[in-house]
Amino acid sequence: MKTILTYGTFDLLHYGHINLLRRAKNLGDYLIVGLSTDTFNHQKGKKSYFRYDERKILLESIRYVDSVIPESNWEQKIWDIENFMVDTLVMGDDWEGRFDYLSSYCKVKYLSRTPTVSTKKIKRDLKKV
Ligand code: C2G
Repeated sequence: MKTILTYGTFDLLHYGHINLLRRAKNLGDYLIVGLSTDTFNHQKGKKSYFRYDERKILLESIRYVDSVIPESNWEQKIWDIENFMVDTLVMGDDWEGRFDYLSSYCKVKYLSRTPTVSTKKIKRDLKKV
């Protein structure tokens, strides 16, 4: 069984996130999502609209997602990769290169972002309503 791992905040879930999750799942058999906790989001300089538990419910309802774990810090990735025997770490290419250091633990693959949508754009556009 090939386990795929990805991380993110996934706030205001949109089709760009779904595009990423679908392609990530298609690289293997089992997709684990490391979902940024509210506290870690603060460290990332992000304030999500939905709380962690609300974002987790949404992610767990997606057909491509098999398991959701908390992402609490930058350092947990190596432990996660070894603990879950991950075959490939997948991230959008806005992270290109940032996780290459993990390539001694598993494959690292960056997938193209969906250019037409982002959580920031949704928030900006809604302010104009
Ligand atoms: N994404 C995408 N297309 C978009 C928006 C997002 O492909 N239009 C991808 C991002 O590249 C990322 C994933 O969807 O791989 C989740 O995006 P975010 O929730 O913005 O995640 P981020 O804040 O980048 O957190 O340790 C890694 C971080 O937790 C990643």
